[in-house]
Amino acid sequence: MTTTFPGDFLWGTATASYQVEGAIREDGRTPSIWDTFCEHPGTVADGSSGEIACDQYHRYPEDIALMHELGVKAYRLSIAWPRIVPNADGAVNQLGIDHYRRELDALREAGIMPVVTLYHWDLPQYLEDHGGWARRDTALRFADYADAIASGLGDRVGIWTTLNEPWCSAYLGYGSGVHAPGVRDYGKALAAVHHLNLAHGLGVQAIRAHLGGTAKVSSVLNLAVNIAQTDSEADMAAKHRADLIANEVFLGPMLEGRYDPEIFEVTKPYTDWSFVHDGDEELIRQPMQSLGVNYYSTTHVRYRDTAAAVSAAGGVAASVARPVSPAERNPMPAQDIVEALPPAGELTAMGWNQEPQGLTSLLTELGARFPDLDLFVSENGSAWDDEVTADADEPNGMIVHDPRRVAYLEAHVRAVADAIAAGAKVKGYFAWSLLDNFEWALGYSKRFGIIRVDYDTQQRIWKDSALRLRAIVAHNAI
Ligand code: IFM
Repeated sequence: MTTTFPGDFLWGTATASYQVEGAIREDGRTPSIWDTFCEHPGTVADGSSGEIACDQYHRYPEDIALMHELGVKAYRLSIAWPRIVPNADGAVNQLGIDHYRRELDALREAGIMPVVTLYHWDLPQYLEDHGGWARRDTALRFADYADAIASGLGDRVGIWTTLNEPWCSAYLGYGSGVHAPGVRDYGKALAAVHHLNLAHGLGVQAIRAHLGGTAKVSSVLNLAVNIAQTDSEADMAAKHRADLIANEVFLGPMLEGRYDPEIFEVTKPYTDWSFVHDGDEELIRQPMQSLGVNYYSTTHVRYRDTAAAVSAAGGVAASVARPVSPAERNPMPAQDIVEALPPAGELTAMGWNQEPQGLTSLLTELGARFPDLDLFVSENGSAWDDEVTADADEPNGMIVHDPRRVAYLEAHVRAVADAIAAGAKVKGYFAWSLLDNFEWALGYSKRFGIIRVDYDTQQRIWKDSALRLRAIVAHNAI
């Protein structure tokens, strides 16, 4: 059966600065927390870093040409904060602004709308040296940075997103420590949650101060789809707890202007939340037209008797440099009543399950709860151990046949269509990722690209999944 998408549906691909750019010392850029983290032995599986990555800093014209060939209408990219405000004195680096001006102009000339994320995890190291996201001042510095971007690049951006997956920045960065800056302190992780929320609110204000109320502003959340094993009261309580810590800590303040008081209650052993100042919750809730949702898989949960529970924190803290399985995606001891079940079915190379129906439910539930909000799938994709096949008819004489990524793509695009049919206002879909890239603590060992990168030569090699996406976009249908 063919399903056609709405005429204005935004098909795109996504990447992030540290994962693709390289050029970490060029044009005045200073180190981010990821540069520092990668230098520590054992933090990244293959000992690599984003030093060169896909060299997109220099090769963006080639990558834009690829996107043009793909036919996508939008590119979701992020700006590297340490390129724009490289030092603690707060001075704006014009070379950084100029670089992104050129890239955004090239995108627009190719008919591709830039969807710009301000923060996709590359915090300037000088801010981490003063406490990073665990400190309120970082949110204020984010507002200055957003101000610099809005004034320097404002007229070139189609949609703004403030943060990418603050869940990862807070809980993986400051709780389990498997991401930069590698801190293991749950009180700090919760402080980071709040300061990221605050940064979002201040960032939206800064963008609107320059561009007015019509600027399209959003944020990107990786909302967990927690599925209770049974509908027993205990299992439902476990699901509720997991939702609270993973999702409600962001949805509540950003979209409803308040933290659910139960969050304060269940996290009492780790913090008293005194970092939430009067007026913060209202400030965090700024008008947004849309919300970006990153979706990969689900987590099935059941109630765990806390008396017998092993702290989830210990398990995660020991799990540096390997795939974070769904069972470990709840790295808060406050979730000790939650037992995540082992993922079932054919797992991707990340060890994640495949459950496209979870995307449909997530989008329809969000649509029902926030009916005024446009939704877009800001990331979706899968990693597989690809192989290259020689093929004289293909560009570069090579192609990757990746049937499992094609099947994943098709199933999830259908899941989006199902959500739209059920009434959700889903306005776009961004494939993660345009290119294979630096997959954080897993380095280059996991390939999410619909286009392969040969890291020795920087050649881009088409995969069948890119061809499939091209056909879907061309027909605006699956
Ligand atoms: O590569 C990441 C991306 O940076 C954020 N979302 C999940 C992707 C796959 O792990």
